[in-house]
Amino acid sequence: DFPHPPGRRRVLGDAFAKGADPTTPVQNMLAVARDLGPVYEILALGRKFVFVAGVDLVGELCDDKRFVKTLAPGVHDLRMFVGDGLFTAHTDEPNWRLAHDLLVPAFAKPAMRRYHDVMVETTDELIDVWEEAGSAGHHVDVSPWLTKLTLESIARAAFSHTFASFETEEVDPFVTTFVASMSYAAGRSNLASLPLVGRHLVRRHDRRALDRHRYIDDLLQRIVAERAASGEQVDDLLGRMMQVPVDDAGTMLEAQNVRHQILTLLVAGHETTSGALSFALYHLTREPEVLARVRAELDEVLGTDPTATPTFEQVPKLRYLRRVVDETLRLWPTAPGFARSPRETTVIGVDGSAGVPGGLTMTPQDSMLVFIPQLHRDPDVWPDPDRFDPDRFLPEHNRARPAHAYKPFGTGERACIGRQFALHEAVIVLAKLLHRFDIMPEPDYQLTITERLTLMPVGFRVGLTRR
Ligand code: MNH
Repeated sequence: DFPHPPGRRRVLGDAFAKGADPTTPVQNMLAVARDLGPVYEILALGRKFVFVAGVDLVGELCDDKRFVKTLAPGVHDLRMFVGDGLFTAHTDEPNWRLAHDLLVPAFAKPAMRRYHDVMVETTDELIDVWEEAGSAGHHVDVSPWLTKLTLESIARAAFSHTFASFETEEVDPFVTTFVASMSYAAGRSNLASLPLVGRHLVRRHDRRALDRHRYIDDLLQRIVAERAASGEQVDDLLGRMMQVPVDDAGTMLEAQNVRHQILTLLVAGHETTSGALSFALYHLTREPEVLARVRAELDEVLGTDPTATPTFEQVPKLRYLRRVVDETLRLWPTAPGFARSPRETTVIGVDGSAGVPGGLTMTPQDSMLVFIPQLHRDPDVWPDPDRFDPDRFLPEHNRARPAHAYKPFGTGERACIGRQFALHEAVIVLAKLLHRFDIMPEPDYQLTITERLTLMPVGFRVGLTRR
């Protein structure tokens, strides 16, 4: 038994505590967790989740020799849609290792050179739309547009596929369908644990969800079929998965697994990045001094022409802008948690860091959830944690920080494969938008965040004028 938040209800537990909005668990937890210590528990409909945010304990959980990624219920329930794709695979499933080893080289830093032009091109298309809206005096809703942008760039870069996202204002049915699937997966285990009716409801809703999901299955089949029919050797991720053997015997990734990877990369590759970009713009509109430094750097590195585009070599030179991205992901790690289980029975927090003398025994059946937004606000590591301050990520501070105090991309061999892709894209997009536009939020906007496995600002609307 661990500490738990106040207001626990007898059947519903903590997730549905009095006054708490059950659709925003991350924000609820952030509000109450500070007083609960390094380990605490959340009871949701009879199931217990152990949360960890203390730097020392997180450090132990991140040791791949002792611990391994486990699938939290909301992630596990995605498997009905994305099966053994990279994100939802168990580490000991053979397909995880095969796909991981096949795709890692295509996501390494030098490989970003291949995606650079696509990222620039899609950003230019967004700029055209925003420029027209801005000159007509219209406000634009930031997150949905940035979501179009990031979906488009991963689709083009990885699969040479376009959703023609900028041709209409509507959200693509791919996105609405998958968001519905994600929301269903996020709530499915709650549904399943309802007394008496749970099993029945889950069976019925699974059927509906899979029916709806057929739209996406068809799209994935089409992407693969079109490539196969074209007979072309394309040097993108799809080409790699369809043409490069995964072992010396010439074995290829299974066709079903290729579709799981396409969907995994499309989804994992866009929501989290567009959320991060939206939060970054939000903070930049609130912090004129930070914005001024970003612009000074842009003038210095790219020149003062507001239509300038960073070259591949200039991206890493935008160091301050990169710190803005790092700081944004500190406050709003858009994938806010990951779960770990021990490989064998072990004791954690022997040194007292769990707040329990002698530590805590964990068996392979136990798991703990690393709650990243709270880890990133530990006042011992991050002074005045709620303040937005990119200079926390100056190299000398980075070196001085405990190794596992900053985990926006998860950890170890199951860490985010798309990290370089996301960071390269984020710097390009922010550089171009901030160089081109003055961005004015509605004066009374209060940051509002939706949660559906990822965090995303909503209702953040801005006016735009050309600089
Ligand atoms: Mn990404 C895993 C965060 C961008 C593809 N990603 C993870 C994990 C985190 C994460 C955290 C680890 C989850 C876990 O341990 O359960 N990812 C992010 C963030 C951004 C992001 C905050 C943007 C900002 N991710 C991207 C992009 C892609 C991508 C872009 C693809 C182009 N991520 C993945 C994949 C995995 C993953 C694939 C699973 C990797 C694995 O387990 O092998």
